[in-house]
This record gives sequence, C-alpha cells and structure tokens, in this order.
Amino acid sequence: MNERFKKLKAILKERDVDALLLVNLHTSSIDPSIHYFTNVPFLTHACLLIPLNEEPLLLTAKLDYARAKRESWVEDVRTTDNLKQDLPKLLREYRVKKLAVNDRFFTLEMMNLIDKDIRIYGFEETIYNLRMVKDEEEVEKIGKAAKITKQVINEIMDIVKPGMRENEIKSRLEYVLKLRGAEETAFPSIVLSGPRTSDPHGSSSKRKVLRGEPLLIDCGAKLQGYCSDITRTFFVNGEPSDEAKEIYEVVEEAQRTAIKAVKPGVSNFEVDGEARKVISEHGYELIHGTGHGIGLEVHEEPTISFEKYKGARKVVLEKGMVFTVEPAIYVDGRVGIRLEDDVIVTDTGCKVL
Ligand SMILES: [Mn+2]
Repeated sequence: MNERFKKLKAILKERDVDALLLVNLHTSSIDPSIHYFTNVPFLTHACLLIPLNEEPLLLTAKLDYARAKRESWVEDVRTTDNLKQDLPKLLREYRVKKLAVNDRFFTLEMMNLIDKDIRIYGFEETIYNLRMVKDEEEVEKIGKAAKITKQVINEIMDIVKPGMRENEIKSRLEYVLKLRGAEETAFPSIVLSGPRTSDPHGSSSKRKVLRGEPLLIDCGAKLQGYCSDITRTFFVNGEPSDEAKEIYEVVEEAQRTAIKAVKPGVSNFEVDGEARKVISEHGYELIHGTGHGIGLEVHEEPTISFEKYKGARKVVLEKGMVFTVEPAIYVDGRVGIRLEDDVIVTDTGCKVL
C-alpha cells in the first residue's frame, strides 16, 4: 500500500474513525488532498473514500474516468453521473458511522447529503500535517517550479524599461512562465510599481514604471500540481531613493537572518521572530507572517508567523518541510519592498530552492 494511505490509516485507527472522505462537487472548490492521495489532479466531480479496513475507492465523473484509471494509485475506480445521490449510498455500503473530513473543503452542502446518524470528525490538521513533510518527488517538483520562476523573473527584468506599464509586464511574465514549462501560474501574479508597491496584495494597473522606481514582482509556477512562490523587488534602470535603499537593506537582512535560523527542531514561531526582530530594530513593522508552507496549495502548513496570528499552530520544523521566507516593509503610499524565496528544511539547516 502507498505510504500516504498507510500513514493516514494509522491515524484513523488511533482516533477510532471508520474512514476519511474527500469530496469535490464544484469546479470552484477543488480539494488538493484528493490529488495528494490519488495522484490525479483536477477531479471536479469526485469523491475519495479511504476506509480504515478496506481498500480506498475513487468515484469520478465519466469524463475523468479514463485519466483516473491511468494515473491513480487507487485500484478501485468507479464512475458516477450523480455524486449527490451516490455519496450517501456509498457510505451506507461501507457502513461508515464515524467519518473524517477535511474541514477546509467539506461544506454544508456535503454535510446535508449524508445520513444524519453519521458522526463527523474534522481531520484538517491531520491531513495538512501529512502534507507538510514532502517526499523526494514533491521536493523535485517544487524545486523545478521555483527554478523556472526565478529564471523567468530575471528574463523579464532584462526587458523591463522605464515607461513600461505594470499590466504589460505582468502579461509578459505569465506568458514566459508558461513558455518555460509552468502548467499554470500558481496564483495571479502581482506586478506593482512605484508607490503602488506599498500595497502587499495590489493588482497590476496601467501605470508606467519610472526610472529608479521600485518594481515588485510576486509570482509562481505550478508544475504537476506543485507551486512555487517567489518575490523580487527591483529598481528600474537607476538609483533608488535613499529611503527605498535603506528599506531594501533591512528586508534583505531580515530574510538572511530568518533563513539562517531554519533547521530541524526550531519552531515556525522562532523563524518568524528572527525576521520580525530585524525589522522592528530598524523602526519598521512586519505586517504579515514571515512565510507559509507551499505544496499542492500556495498557502499551506507550516505558517511561518507568530502565535495566534490567524490562528497559527506551533510547528517544530522537520527535514522535508518546504515554505517561503518573505519579510517585507511597506511605507504606505511611498514604497514597499518584499523579498521571497522558497526553502526546504534539510538535516542540518535549509536549502534555498
Ligand atoms: Mn508568498
């Protein structure tokens, strides 16, 4: 049996639960954990049942059946024309009474489909804990995605000139990302210039970048389902302002210090603390987390931030965890500098991907 199923089943047993159920009912909400456990991406009308004492079962729409049969680690693949009707039947067939689900993707709509006497167990933490430590194949995919992204950002910076519009740079960036091997962008790219760089999640406009201004590019490639997430801030063909230059140096130091702190046994909160300290010592504030896990999703565990920030859990770093380190400083309406790299925890420290 597949390692991933083995680990999950051990936890089902320990927690005395009959099965894990993952469901995709709509294209707008696809649980990547189905990909994680089956090796089949983008099943839009499907469910995966992993019972404690039987073989896993994958139910898919007919249009995905051939692909699922070809690629899936699950032997038992069946088709459904009406998942809403077949799902409750399936749970009865397997006599499931205690059912684990992924809290993030299990909706009220799904809840209403299943029999009322089935008890639901939130397995979000378990699922993301499993996904948090990457195996060799996963690391290779993320590494390739990061490499492509860094190369493409450099390629784009070679052609950026004062007078070019943000949305033109963004279009070229995403075109070249795909040309160089990305299946998709990992998320909508952020390309901002001048004072607009102070919006951490701003969207590209028709504004033209001027000589010496900061240009912030935050983008990622998706490769076989796995994401990279890289940010660079450049000064376009000229000298930056003294303020921008000073901030850049602080952010660089914060990133360097945080990356140096990454090793097995250190917690996510400690890594965040290192970056946060450098920034506050210089009189600025880091207004978001230092980083986040990446994998099949662009934001997953571990969250590199401080305790209670968005409900973050403490995670002691282990070899194989992959996350971003992206400290930043934003001075509203003037300048924003963010530098982001992807790292993997190794035996003794970490490696920048
Ligand atoms: Mn990021």
